Amino acid sequence: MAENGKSSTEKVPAAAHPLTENPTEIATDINYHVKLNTHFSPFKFEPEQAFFATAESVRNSMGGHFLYFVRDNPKHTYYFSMEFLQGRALTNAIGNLGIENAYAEALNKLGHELEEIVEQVINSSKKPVLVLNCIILMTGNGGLGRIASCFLDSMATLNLPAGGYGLRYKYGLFKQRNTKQGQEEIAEDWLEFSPWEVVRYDLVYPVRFFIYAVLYPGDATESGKLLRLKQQFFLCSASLQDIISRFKDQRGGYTWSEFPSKIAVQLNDTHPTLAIPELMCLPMEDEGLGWDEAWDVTTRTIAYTNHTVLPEALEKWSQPVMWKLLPCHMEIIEEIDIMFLAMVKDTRPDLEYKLPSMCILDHNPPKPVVRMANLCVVSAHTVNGVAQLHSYTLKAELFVVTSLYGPPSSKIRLTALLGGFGFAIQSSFADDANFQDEWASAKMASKRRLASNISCVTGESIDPNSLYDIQVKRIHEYKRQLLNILGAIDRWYLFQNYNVSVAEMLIPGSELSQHISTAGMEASGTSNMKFALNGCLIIGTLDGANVEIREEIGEEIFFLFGARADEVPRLRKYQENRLFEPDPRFEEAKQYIRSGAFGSYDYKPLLDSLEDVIYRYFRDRKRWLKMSILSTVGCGKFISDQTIAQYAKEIWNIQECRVP
Ligand code: F58
Repeated sequence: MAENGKSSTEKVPAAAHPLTENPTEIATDINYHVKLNTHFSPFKFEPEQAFFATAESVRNSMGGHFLYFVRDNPKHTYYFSMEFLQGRALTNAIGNLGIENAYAEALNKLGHELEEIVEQVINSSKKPVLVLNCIILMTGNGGLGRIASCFLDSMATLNLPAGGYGLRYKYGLFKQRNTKQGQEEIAEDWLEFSPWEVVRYDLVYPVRFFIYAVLYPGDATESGKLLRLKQQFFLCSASLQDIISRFKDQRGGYTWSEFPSKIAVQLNDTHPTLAIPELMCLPMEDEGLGWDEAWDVTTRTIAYTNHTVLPEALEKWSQPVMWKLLPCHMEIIEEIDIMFLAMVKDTRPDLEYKLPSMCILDHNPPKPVVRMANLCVVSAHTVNGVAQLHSYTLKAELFVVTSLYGPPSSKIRLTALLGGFGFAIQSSFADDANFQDEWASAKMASKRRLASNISCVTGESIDPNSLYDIQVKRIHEYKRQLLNILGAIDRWYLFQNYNVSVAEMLIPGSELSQHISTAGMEASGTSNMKFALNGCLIIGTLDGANVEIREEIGEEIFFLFGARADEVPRLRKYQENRLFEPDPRFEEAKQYIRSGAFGSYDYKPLLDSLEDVIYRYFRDRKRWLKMSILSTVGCGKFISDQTIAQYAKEIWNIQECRVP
C-alpha cells in the first residue's frame, strides 16, 4: 500500500496515448518522434529513422493496454521462458492492432513505404541454418522459443492479463554465413537501438548472479555450464521478486494464501525450474512463512510444460555445483524429494520400484545430479505435453508416479502459427474452380517472393512453376534430415540465417514439406502445423502433432511415411540382429556421399517410391489445389489463440480483461 492509504495502482491514468487511425494524425505523431528520438539527429529522415519513429509511435499507442490490467487487478499469468523467438515486432504490432492501412498511408504522406520501413527492423530471431536444396538445418533452437513468442501474441489477441518473463541477452545465438570453408559465426548485436525496450529504472531487485551476456553459453566447459545455471536462476529470482512486489502492491493489502488466486506461473520446459525453490525461499526467508504454507502457494501457482521425451534432453544439474551456488535452494529441493519418497511409500507401495527413476535427486556416483523435470512434475499443479502422442508417452513411460498429484497430467495440446494466408475458408470451397484459381495465384505470389529472396541470398534462380519441397528443423538425428538430404543432395542451394522473417516467406511459398522424425520421438513439432495451415502438403510419419494434423485434415491428403511408434522397437531389434535389410539404394547413396563425388550421381531413385505418387498428384493441378485448400481448412485447431484460450481456462484460471 502507498503511504496515503491508497494503492499505488489507483494513481495510474487510464490510458497513455490514445490509438488513432487517422493517417494525418499518425504522420504528425511519427514526425514528432523523428524530432525527439534520442538515437538520431532530427534532420535526417532515411528509412532507418522512419523505422524508429514509426515503432515509437506504435509503441506509445499500445502503452494504455497494460494500465487497464493494473487498474482492474485481475489474476495474471506469467510465462517464464529462457527463449523468445520473436519475428518482426513492428509488422506484428501494427497487424495485431489492425492499423496497417492507416500507418501505410501516413508513411506515404511522409515519402516512405511501410513495406520498406518494416524491413529495417533488426531481426531478433536470427538463427543459424543451412539450407540444402531447401532443407533447412537449424543448429540453434526451434519450436520451444517460437511458441513462447506466439503465445505472447495470442495472450494479447485474447486480451488476457498475461505476459512473459525472459532474459535480455546482449547477443543472440550468432549470425551465420556459410562459406566453402564451412560455417562462419558472427556475434549478433541484436539489441543495438531497440525501439521496443522500456527501461524501468526504479525497479531493482537483488540477485546475486549477474552475468547474462549470451543466449546459450557453450556447455562444453564447467564455466559455460555454470553461467547457464546462473542465467536460469537470475531469470527466476528477478521475475518472482517483480511478481511478488506487484502482488503486494495491490489494493487492500495481501495474504500469502491468496497468491495462487492472483498469479499463475507457466514454466516453458525445465529451464526456469529454479522458480520452484525460489518461490518457496523468498517468502520463507523474507516474511517467515512456514514450509507448509510456502509449499501450498508454490504448488498452486506453478504449472509446467514438457517439450521432449528424449532422456538425454531432460535437463540435469550437478549436485555439487548446485550446493555451491544455491545452498538454500538445494536444501529445499532435498526436502521436497524426501517428502515425495515418503508419500509414494505411504500411499502407493506398489510403485516403489519406480522411485529410482522418479525421484528428484539422483545420487549415483560419479555424477550425482538434480533432475529438473522430476522436480517440476512433483511440484507443479499441472504438467502438460505438447501433442496427444507426446502427452500419452509422458504419462505412460516417463512420469508414471505423477498421477498421485491430482488429475492425470498432460491434457493440453500446444501449437504454433506464423505468417500465412489468414482467410476464413470452408471445405466446400475446395472444389470451387474460381476459389482454386485465387488459391493458386496466392501460392504463386508467395513462391515468387521466396524465389526472389533466394536469388538475393544465393544468386540462384528457381523456376516458380517447380514443386517447392521444404524441410525446416533443428538438427537432430531423430528428425532424420539426413534421410531427406540423401535424396536431395544433387539439387542443393545455400540459404543461410534462417529466422522468423525467412519462415514467413518460406512456409507460405512451399507446397510440400517433410516431417519424417522417427515415430515416438518428436514431442509435437510446430513447423508441421505452419506448413499444413499454409496449404502445404505434408510427407510425415505418425509422430508428434503429425498424428493430429492427419486426423484433422484427412488421411487422404497426408503422405504417410515410415513406421508407427509401436512398430519402431521391433524394427530396431530387427536392425540390431541384422534381420532388417534397408533399401540397397540407401547404402549406395551413403557410399556415394562418402566418396565425395556428389555431382554426377542420380539420387532420385532413393525417394522415387514416395515421389512417384507425389509428382503424379502435383501434375493433377485441380487435385493438388483441392488438397492444399483442405489442408489449411483442417488446421483450425492448431492456431495458438485456441491453445492459449484453453490454457487460460484449464490451467491458469484467468479471464479476459478487455480494454474499452
Ligand atoms: C521442441 N523443442 C520440440 N527445444 O523438439 C518439438 O517437438 C516441439 O514441437 C517444440 O519444442 C514445441 O513444443 C525445442 O525447440 C529446444 O529448442 C531446446 C532448448 C534448450 C537446448 C536444447 C534444445
